[in-house]
Amino acid sequence: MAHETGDAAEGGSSFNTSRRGLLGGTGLAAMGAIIGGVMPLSPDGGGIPAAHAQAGAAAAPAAPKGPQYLKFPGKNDKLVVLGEKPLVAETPESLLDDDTTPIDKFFIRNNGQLPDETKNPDAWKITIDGEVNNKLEITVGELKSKYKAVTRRMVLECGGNGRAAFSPPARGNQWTNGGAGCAEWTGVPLAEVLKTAGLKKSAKYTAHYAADLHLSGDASKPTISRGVRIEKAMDPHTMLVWAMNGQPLPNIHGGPVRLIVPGWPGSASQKWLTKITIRDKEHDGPGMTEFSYRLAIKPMVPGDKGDPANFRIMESMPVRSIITNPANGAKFAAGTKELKLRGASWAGDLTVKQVDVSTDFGASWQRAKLEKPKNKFDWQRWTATLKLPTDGYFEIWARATDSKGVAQPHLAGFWNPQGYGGNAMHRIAVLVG
Ligand SMILES: Nc1nc2c(c(=O)[nH]1)N[C@H]1C(S)=C(S)[C@@H](COP(=O)(O)O)O[C@H]1N2
Ligand SMILES: [Mo]
Repeated sequence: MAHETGDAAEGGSSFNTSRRGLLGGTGLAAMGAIIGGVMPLSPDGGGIPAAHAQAGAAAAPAAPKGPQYLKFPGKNDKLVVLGEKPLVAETPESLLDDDTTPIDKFFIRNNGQLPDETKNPDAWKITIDGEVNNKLEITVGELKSKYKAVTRRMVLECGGNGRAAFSPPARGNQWTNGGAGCAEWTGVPLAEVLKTAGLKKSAKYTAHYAADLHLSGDASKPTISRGVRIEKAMDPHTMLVWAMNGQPLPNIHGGPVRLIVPGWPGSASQKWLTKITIRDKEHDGPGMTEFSYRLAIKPMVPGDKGDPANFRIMESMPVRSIITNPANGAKFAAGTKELKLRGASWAGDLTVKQVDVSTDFGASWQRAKLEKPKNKFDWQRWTATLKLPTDGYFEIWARATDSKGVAQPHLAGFWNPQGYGGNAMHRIAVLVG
């Protein structure tokens, strides 16, 4: 079932929908006029009172730029560009209202240059080498004909999702919550192919390589080359995929073939995959070392430089929920007494046990109705009906709790230089009357 899409679907008009926001675009004066001077939400999704965010922005010398919307063939024009070189675009939470994220709404994350689309997808070759008994060269055509294809709906989430909530700001693309999507992926479990190659006892880690050119144009440098522990590579949900939502995998999402390593940072899900080298130790390619996709072992002082020796590789992503309807900034008619909410939640390698929503900044919570995942690593949709005591300005907060009982915090905590693990609760502002 696909929900209606677009912003503020049930809410009618919108009083302020710019992302990060709400500080961008049309300018503060116009916004103030619309909503009577109240500034909903701080720009970073953090805990700074709205009025403070407004004062800070007003004092800034240059007016902040509004969101830049993506113009890309086959892509929804409401995706927000976070970077152009390389091309990175996120999906506003309200665009993630479909049970299965359509391709046009799926976020984009590149680290290098986009390769040209291949003319003959089935001839694309993948090499499996390293700590294997038989080095393998296999084409996409052979993958399709020699193995049993499986389709699973699974979340792909950028390791930096939620980064915009860190204070002080962390380095990297300033994702709000839209560096994630949940698509139907068709392909074969990587484990099947690794079994054909035959893992040696020494096999500990994978190293992924691809066809996209480094941003500098230097062909000798891999753009990004990450890997995972062999146990994760052998999990039947880790797949080599060639189709997305029943369509041939689009070039922008790594077609003709990519990895999907669900539950772990999206960077492990190599697009335009050409080679997997099995290693006898942790991989050390670009994206594996120093602060990349790593979390502090001993919590560090926010803003400090950090010591790489105090960092470990991030594996499972943390629990997160998003409100997908209404959209942030939705406006409702005076006298509206009930709000119907919809959302999604997921929790890396775990499942979501419960989702709660609040209209009073977390002073009290109401349990949402939570759906089961279709299969492991699928997201879990949720709904809730909220009673509103009066007209006025409300912030709605959503908080998911994972199957181990760990809930989302109010703020992005455990600061680290590149801003991983930020899973502050999502909140939206609505205006009634
Ligand atoms: N070859 C290659 N694979 C890659 C990347 C890349 O830059 N090059 N980016 C990674 C990152 S950081 C993420 S979050 C996902 C994003 O996948 P998408 O663009 O299909 O959403 O792809 C991963 N795979
Ligand atoms: Mo990513």
